[in-house]
Amino acid sequence: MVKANEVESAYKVAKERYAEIGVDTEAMMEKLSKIKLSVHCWQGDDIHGFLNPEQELTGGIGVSGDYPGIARTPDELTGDLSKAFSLIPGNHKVALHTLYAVTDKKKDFDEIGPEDFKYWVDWAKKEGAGLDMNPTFFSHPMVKNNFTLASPEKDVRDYWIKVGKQSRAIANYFGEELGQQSVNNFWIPDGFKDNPIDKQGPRQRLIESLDEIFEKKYDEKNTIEAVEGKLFGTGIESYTVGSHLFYDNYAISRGKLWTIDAGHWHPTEDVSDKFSAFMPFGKGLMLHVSRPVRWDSDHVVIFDEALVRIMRSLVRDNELERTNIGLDFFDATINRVAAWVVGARATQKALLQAMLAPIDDLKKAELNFDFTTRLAVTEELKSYPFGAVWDEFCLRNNVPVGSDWLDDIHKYEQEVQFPRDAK
Ligand code: RNT
Ligand code: ZN
Repeated sequence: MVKANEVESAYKVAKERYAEIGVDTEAMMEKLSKIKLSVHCWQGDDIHGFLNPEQELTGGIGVSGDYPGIARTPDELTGDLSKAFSLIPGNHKVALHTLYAVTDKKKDFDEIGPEDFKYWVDWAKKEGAGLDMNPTFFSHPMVKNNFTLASPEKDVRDYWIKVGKQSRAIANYFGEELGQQSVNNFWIPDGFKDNPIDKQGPRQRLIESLDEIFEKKYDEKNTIEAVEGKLFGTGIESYTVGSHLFYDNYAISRGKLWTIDAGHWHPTEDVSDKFSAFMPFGKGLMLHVSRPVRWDSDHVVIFDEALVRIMRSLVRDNELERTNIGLDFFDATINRVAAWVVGARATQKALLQAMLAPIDDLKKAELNFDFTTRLAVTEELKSYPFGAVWDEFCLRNNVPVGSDWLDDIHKYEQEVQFPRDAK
């Protein structure tokens, strides 16, 4: 166990080191405590959901691994989420999908409405969490030849348009009940494995479907939509209808949020460079913080250079207000609750490190073309004792410091998760 008095004395030293360069660690911890992450429920059960858990996962995404103790029921999943939240500092949101409706009746995706998410609203109120939404456009027989909203078949489009409209009513209900905006994120898998002839037709159809879904006005205090593009999916490699450029333009022209999933780009593309090009024109961003590894876009987020660059951009350009930070990864080779904790804590650490910098001074140096100072200071900052501030932040937020949280996970899997498999 990490000793509290050691954390505190290390923090005292760190606080002084940062104060010497004009950085107020207290103010930055305060700022960090206000940032809510949108934690994706689907890491907890490998995107099975409760509506048709037997159905194979489609849409060109995949989860590998069979770590024991997967959550199979609403109570198991919310139990796991509560466990994760007890190990992550701060107050957060949970991102849901149509698939996670809780209903006794046999209902199809397009029939799922606000009443089927009462379970989640009750839980969120108890937990003090917010809720975000995602309409599910995969893992269903109405996905025909990898097409949903952009399908050439009207009955297929109409079915999915209804799913989209219902998701907005659900997100609006979350906003009303929980008193905070619910972001409703649209991602569809539509695309071709091989080279298409007509690249414009599917995009035209997607525009029309989305416009129809978004026709009804909801109070943005309650909900706003976000649109998520992608480079390719597995089995859908040659053409993605909802590409990045498509949704960038759609979001700007329709006043929606643009979702940037960090796993969805060419491997050498730096997503952190994109925010400042979009924000002057756009309403705001939704992030799916994720980690691409070769052909998979969804490894557990770690404190790596890509994550650090993302958070630095948001902090330095002062865009945290207009950015919703969500997580999106799935790994079933490790404890699923631990995956949430690792990804969320890494994201918060990267935010904190970005905040602990003399940003105004660095901007001034840059304006004066003093690139020597810019380079020297940013390099030195990398070895400043931000870890001591992070530990203090954990201590103050009553969550375990360092890897102490792993003891909780080991206990939890023995007592709660592993016994599930015997039942
Ligand atoms: C898929 C998108 C999407 C999904 C979730 C489950 O490539 O990233 O966000 O991961 O909707
Ligand atoms: Zn995503």
